[in-house]
Amino acid sequence: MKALLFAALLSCSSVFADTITLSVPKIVCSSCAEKITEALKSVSGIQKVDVNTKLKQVVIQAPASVTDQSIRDAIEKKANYEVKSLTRTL
Ligand SMILES: [Cu+2]
Repeated sequence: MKALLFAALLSCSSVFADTITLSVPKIVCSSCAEKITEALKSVSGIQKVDVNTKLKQVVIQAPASVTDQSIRDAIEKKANYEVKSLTRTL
């Protein structure tokens, strides 16, 4: 089972990324979105950032090597927006 999973991971390693969805209630406009996107771009390994101002949600594509904490820190300490929740899915 473990070997199988590892083989599967290897075979698609070039596109392999988790989807991390964050709820950030204080996002209100495109300027908020820009600040958050800029902060996240400084975290190495993050492949894609989408900020939805309507849903007040940030969706990131990043490999498992990018920790939840480094993502939270970028948004909370660099951009100064409180993260209400963080969900990671494969
Ligand atoms: Cu704003």
